[in-house]
Amino acid sequence: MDDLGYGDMSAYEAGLLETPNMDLLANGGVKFTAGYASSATCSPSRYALLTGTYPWRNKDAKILPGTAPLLIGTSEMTIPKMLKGEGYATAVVGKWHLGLGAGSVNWNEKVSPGPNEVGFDYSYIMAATQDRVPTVYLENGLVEGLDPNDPIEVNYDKNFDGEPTGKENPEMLKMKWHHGHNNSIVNGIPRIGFMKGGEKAKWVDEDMADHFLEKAQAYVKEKKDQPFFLYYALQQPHVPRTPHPRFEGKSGMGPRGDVILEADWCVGQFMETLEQEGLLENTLVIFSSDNGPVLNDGYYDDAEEKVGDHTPSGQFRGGKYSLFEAGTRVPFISYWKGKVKSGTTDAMVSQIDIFNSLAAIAGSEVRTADGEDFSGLFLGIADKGRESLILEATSRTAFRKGDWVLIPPYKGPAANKMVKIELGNDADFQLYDLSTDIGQQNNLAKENPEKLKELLEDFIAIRGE
Ligand code: NG6
Ligand code: CA
Repeated sequence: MDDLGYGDMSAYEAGLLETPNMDLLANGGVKFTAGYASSATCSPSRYALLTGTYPWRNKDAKILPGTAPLLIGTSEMTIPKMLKGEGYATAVVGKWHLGLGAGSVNWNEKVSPGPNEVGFDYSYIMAATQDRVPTVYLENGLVEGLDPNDPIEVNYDKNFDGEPTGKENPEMLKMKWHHGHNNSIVNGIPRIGFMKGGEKAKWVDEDMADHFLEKAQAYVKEKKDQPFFLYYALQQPHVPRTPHPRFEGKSGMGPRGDVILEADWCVGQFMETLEQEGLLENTLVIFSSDNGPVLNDGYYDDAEEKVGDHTPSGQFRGGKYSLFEAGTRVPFISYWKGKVKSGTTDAMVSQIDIFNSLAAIAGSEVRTADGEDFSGLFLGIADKGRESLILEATSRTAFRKGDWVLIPPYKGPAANKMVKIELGNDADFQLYDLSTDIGQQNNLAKENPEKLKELLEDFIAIRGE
């Protein structure tokens, strides 16, 4: 999932949305209460997920524009490459946001390198995010439905002559921008970046969830007789939130709530396909989110106005972009019908551990240096998690060890006023004891200099400098 918060799933008993299909996974599998995304934003988080490598080791692992080159080196080891080595067919369906091409991209030719060059046999993706151009789907590097007489041009610096923009043509908008998001207009929604041409290839936002679901289901049906790895990257509830009319108004919380219900339905449909194809008891499903939640991420879509008593961040401080817990502590579930011993665990795991854990389960000897093998935990037969973990948010890092969290001093504003999220920046060291202070309200750095020193030493030993 994209931007789903810890409190957005009813199984996590924090918020007010009902997500029965996601809950089936949580309640029938291992529900991690201390499962972390590797970063509080998407591109670094997904880079780390697929490579099993901390995002801060790659200086380019930042939120990428739609024209960014491929972030994963084609010689880097990835989960799909490792699994291919064990005979798995591999695919990605959904949000990519890991860059494409080696420099400037010509969207009218085969776009490469991309997912197919880093281990995926099959890819059906949106290039970046739903709010960034180009607003088209790519299948194995080719823009789907492209009319060669209407070529696509993309530019992130400058508009194309005569093309309308969100800034200059508010009368054309069905969704208003709040901050950023005022460049090219596609389907009445202003986007980040400028795009020209490709009219017939443009996606229909409201159909995107159904579309990706169909592709994911088709892949399962096609590959059911062989081992496969599918990275099904749902785009909800990232902005712009465009529920299919079937889900409009269903949550009472506006489009953000509605698209979470839509995603929940997708998860249910996808699981039903596994069941119908006789694969449910032969498939490990890992469910998680790329970073924490945000309400207003740049459009007026009632997310703030209609959230009511719902708490997307659960009991945690911060949200997307934040070094505080809610930036990276997300729903995290492993499910395997008839195989995983169900239960809830507070063992600490990170998405960078998925690589080594899957390797162990699939019988591969390949391991990454930053990840750990928690295959036993994922199967519900072990209970020990990480001793420590480096947290990351917009190129800043913090450190969790045991129940303690250390956030070093950072310049910059305490909060992002646009999205109304506390970022974790402070002129002083911050030290929190999560065992007594889950909401990170009491900074113990001054009171407990020994603990501060201990964490700082361990942090520097891993992080360097
Ligand atoms: C930010 C966008 C935000 C979102 C984010 C990426 C603005 C003002 N904000 O730059 O809307 O797209 O990038 O989100 O443009 S992520 O989940 O893919 O990391
Ligand atoms: Ca995200």
